[in-house]
Amino acid sequence: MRRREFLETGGLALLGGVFGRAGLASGASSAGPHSFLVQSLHPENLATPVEWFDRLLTPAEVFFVRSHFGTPALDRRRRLRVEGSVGRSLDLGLSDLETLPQVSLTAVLQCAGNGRALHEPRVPGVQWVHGAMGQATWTGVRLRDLLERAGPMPGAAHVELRGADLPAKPAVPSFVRSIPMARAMDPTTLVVLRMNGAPLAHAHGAPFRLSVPGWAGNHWVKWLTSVRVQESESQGFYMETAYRLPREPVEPGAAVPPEQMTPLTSFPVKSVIARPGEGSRRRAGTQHVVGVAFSGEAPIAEVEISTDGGTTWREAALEGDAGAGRWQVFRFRFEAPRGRARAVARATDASRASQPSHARWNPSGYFWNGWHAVEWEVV
Ligand SMILES: Nc1nc2c(c(=O)[nH]1)N[C@H]1C(S)=C(S)[C@@H](COP(=O)(O)O)O[C@H]1N2
Ligand SMILES: [Mo]
Repeated sequence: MRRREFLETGGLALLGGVFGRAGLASGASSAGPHSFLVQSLHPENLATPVEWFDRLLTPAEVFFVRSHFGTPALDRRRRLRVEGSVGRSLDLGLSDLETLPQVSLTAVLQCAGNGRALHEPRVPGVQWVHGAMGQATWTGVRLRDLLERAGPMPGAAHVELRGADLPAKPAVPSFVRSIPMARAMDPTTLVVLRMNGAPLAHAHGAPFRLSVPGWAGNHWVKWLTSVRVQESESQGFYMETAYRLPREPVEPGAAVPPEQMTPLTSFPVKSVIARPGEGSRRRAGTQHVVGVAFSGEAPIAEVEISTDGGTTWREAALEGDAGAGRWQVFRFRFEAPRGRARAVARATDASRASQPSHARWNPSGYFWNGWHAVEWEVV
């Protein structure tokens, strides 16, 4: 299919393109509002429509995709090496990983650039609005179990992660990330084999990828091939230039040299309204506001809704288990007469961090967590 046809045929062809190669059923189990919003096709950057953020688990079929380069060939026989500063290197295939103890946990995967389009002034990069996030149940092997088998040497302090995808030109830096040893040993850091109970889809890193609950998506390396134990943080573009935040607040629009920035890790408290949709029409009477709230740093303590532009706030009901790095669904009802209705959501986490009305600007537009407001018509 040529690129133009591909764009014109829209969602269904796209689902086939992303998931067909992975051999997943194309008959998506849960019918929904619509499928992906295409940010770009080469590489695949696909956003989840906001209406899907009304439930605890995001179906894999509409779970956002963010890839820096082309998706590598699907290789179910890919090997994972645990190497570097270890007593004994490991070389594992999918069947080896499947025989080790499996752990399941539910966590948000959110791109650091989610909400970039909302920063003022605008910053370059994929213009995500709300759709570069999702929640799934991730199942796999604790990275800690693998590292303990390999036996890190004294002085080992970081773990470098590499995937099978490579840039088209050798001059373009490849996607290399490292995480501190303490985070690698955290019991929630998994080599993931399954997502929402099914084998990991190709677009999401099959046959295995990392999960780092609470931390931004860039740490969740897909198509994982190498875990290298080392003494220092990795170098290169994706550590020294990208994924850094200013240490101190900066003037919006300011140029900030990388050395005045520090690698970003956990995402701040945030909430997003799924329904009513912006510009939609609802019948007069009880209005239902639903969405999700989460923080990478602490469990959600409360979600408040304002229907008068932020003057007064009332608490929404929460559903689902509370925990750092995992989202809960919030629901709120109020009576509205005919005319314009507006709701604003604001979440607070257990560390008492609360969403600001506007997120703090930074040069790459990371971690937008300003209040989400929607306006609709009551008829
Ligand atoms: N190998 C590899 N891993 C990767 C990436 C990538 O381009 N290559 N993108 C990262 C980024 S920036 C994000 S936000 C998440 C997105 O995961 P998803 O596509 O499964 O939603 O994968 C991360 N892991
Ligand atoms: Mo990302």
